[in-house]
Amino acid sequence: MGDRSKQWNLSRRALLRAVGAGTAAAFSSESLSSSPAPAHQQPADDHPSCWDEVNDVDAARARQWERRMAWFNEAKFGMFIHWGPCSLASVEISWPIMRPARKWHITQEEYVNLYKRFNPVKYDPDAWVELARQAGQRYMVLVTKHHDGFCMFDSTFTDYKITNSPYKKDIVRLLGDACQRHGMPLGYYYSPPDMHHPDYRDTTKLVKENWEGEPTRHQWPNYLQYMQLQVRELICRYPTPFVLWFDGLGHQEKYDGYHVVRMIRELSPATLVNNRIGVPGDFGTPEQVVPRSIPVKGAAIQGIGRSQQKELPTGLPNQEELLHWETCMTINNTWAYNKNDRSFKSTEYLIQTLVDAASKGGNFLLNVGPTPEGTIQPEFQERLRGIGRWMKNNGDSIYGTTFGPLQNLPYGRTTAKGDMVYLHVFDWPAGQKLMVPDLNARVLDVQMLDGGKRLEFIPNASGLTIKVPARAQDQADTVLAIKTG
Ligand code: H79
Repeated sequence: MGDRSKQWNLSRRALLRAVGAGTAAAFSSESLSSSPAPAHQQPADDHPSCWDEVNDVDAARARQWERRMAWFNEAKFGMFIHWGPCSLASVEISWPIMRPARKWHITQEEYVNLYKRFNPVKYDPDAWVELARQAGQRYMVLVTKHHDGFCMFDSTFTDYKITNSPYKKDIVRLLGDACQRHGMPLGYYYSPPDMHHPDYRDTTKLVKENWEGEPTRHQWPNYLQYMQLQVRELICRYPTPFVLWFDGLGHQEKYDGYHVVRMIRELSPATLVNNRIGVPGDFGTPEQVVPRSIPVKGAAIQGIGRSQQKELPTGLPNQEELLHWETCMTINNTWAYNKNDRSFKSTEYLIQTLVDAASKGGNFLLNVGPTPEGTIQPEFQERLRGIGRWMKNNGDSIYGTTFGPLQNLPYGRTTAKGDMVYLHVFDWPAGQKLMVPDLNARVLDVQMLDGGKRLEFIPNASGLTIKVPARAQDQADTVLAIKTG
């Protein structure tokens, strides 16, 4: 994210003038969808600050959105999937053509033609869903189109797509159907930046010359139309996504996110939208990091790096002030499959990161990059199943919780649910004594969450001393359930 180059910031009004009339017809709900047109009233005339008014004016739609948002916050843990023809070359997705680097050993010409060999015959979407379930993940988010522009679904509006690969089958539909069979909510990642589309950038140039897009060319509105039509396809022709996960590259106002989100709200009031298309959206998206303090509304949280977190207040917000958010993270250091990237995070680290996110009120979206055959590599599976074993015994301290009363303890974290405070102990104390700072609440009972063993506790001037077993029950995180009242 951030300012990588000077770009024109098109005003939204200018974009609407450009896109307006022509698209109104193209986006009429009958034009693409086989599902019935929404029965509610047509949205009022466009208003610059009211991309949410479609839901706001209709209580039934607003309730659907609220229920989905509440479910998302409680679900806490999801699987992100970055996949595409790039997996054949063991290179990062899209970046080798945007920012060529010697380490990728691939030219743009080679990269963009990989799809002609992509044939993941071992793709078994039911196995992926089952793996996510075993990991304790409660939702999945699939890349349907990354910055490289290759579509993993059978879009009407391009030939650069999975059904023109030797595999021929529609990967998004296959996972969508499997998720429906298993009752697993599925979201779609969709990149507004698109290196392949000639209306996004002058494609006679190399991608590295103009990968940020060229919104001042007269073709730009045609690109916006393409993008909106594809979003409409994903919502109307595929199993309805619980989230549309956009991924910009800075200067995201050029995508006319107001218009896009408004369209999403019209078509599917309960579909959530992240904050990477130039409007605040429904949740923040730190990338590869968990914020050090609790994100609050109004903070612009997205992308890599911690500089954006400087403005965050320390201390506890109230529930209404909490910004919904989700950290996405890789297991190694590549989003797509890369057989040469062996820097795997440990299962213990990943469990602690999930807990860290939950302790600050957030979700954790952990990425896998499937192989070119369509399987998930054993190193990822082992970690996911390890997290799942922990979640099976300790899930009560994650699902349905919110940020905890004690932040960033030196030895662990806290999460909270109703009267319960869950004390997550990463570093087990010596001497069978655990010191807990003041919880500002009367402590009624302390138990090991896994197994329910009661523990003695002694209140003191600075908080609480809990008498604990000599050894940690779990190497990553032993959870104590503290009942307050
Ligand atoms: O889809 C994944 C990334 O491709 C995308 N977002 C996630 C979910 C992403 N967009 N921007 N960024 C990530 C941040 C950019 C990081 C960069 Fe780099 C640092 C670009 C160039 C240097 C990472 C490292 C990519 C190439 C080298």
